[in-house]
Amino acid sequence: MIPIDHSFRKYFPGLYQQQKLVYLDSASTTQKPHSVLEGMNEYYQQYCANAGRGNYTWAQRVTDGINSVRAKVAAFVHAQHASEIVFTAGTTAGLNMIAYAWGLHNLRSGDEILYCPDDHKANVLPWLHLQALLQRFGTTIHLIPYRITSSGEIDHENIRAKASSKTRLITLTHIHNVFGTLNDIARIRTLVGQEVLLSLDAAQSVGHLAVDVQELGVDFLSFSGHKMFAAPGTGVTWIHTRIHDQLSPFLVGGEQEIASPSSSGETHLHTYEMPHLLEAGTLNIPGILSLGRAIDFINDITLTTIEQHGKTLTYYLLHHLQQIPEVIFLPGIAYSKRPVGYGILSFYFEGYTASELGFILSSQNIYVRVGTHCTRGRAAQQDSVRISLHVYNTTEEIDTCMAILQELTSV
Ligand code: ALA
Repeated sequence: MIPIDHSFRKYFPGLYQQQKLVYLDSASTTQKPHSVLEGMNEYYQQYCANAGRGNYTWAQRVTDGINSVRAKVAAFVHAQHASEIVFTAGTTAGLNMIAYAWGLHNLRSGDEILYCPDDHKANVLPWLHLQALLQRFGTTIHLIPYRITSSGEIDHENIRAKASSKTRLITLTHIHNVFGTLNDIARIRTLVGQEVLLSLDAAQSVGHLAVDVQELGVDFLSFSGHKMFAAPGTGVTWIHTRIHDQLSPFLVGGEQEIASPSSSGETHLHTYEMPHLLEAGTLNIPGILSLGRAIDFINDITLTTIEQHGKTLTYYLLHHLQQIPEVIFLPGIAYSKRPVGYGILSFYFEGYTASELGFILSSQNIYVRVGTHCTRGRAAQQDSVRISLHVYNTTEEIDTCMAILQELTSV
């Protein structure tokens, strides 16, 4: 068991070497603990071989390592089968994969996809792109926008109103990357029939709180390794077994093979079954191994402790920001009566642009994200400042940041 105490920083070499640095950008990427870095180094230095392609000792060790991380990820998100875990390059890659491995082969003219224009672009653009692609071949699908409320939560009534007999999939966000609110996905599942597929962007929730794919009732759940202490270029998309027969490869190669067209003119793809169906090419082996180490690290702290720490810090931060009249909050927990905050708060600061504030804070060793945060909706109308927290952050760090903001108000 790893306690979150005053020496917790020692697990993160970057933070340990820069004791004064206040890292408040974990929604962008997290710091990496020693155990994760060691896991990657061991692979490079002790058994660097490919996975699933050899029977010599190193190759077998890599293959076993990947299989074991797949089983670990399955347990971590409470999947029923390890075959539901597809390794990807990250959330964006996973969300694009869904559009091409499922959407391209299953959508017909007239079908509708519900999406939120305020979401992270990776949850929006793959569907717009697929729509344009299908249109070139004479298939017209419709993208129907749904709203989120001033507290940054998905408007359930709006989803209910927009869903129709033509709705094939709804793309959702678990914790919004700018607004920071946790959505009640299990409730949304009850609003639409089982024939409507749900794709969930869980990039900002996995690693922050217990995520149970069965309880959520979704069909796809995508997340990134690098936002949960593992290496960049690594992610997972969980896909419910019930729709595995609707999937086609979107990348082909490796052991997959396309047979020549039959007399009927159709080509048939002979492939492995899930999850290898969607994993053509050499996997990001060190990244996947790092994900296994990251899950061990999280389990050693426990998700319950991480969640509690995250909530406490989030509301501590909110309380202090609310004391500064210059702070104008974007939609999010500042406007919610319910405790739905998980580590992300975004705001404008009167008298300074977001980028000016970013520079000022950076000059004092405080790292926050500024800009439009990979969105194109409401949060993209004006650059904002985003503070995002994780397990290594402390109330003292928030105090340091608040003191600088307070000083700016008296200039
Ligand atoms: N999606 C990441 C963020 O919100 C990069 O910062």
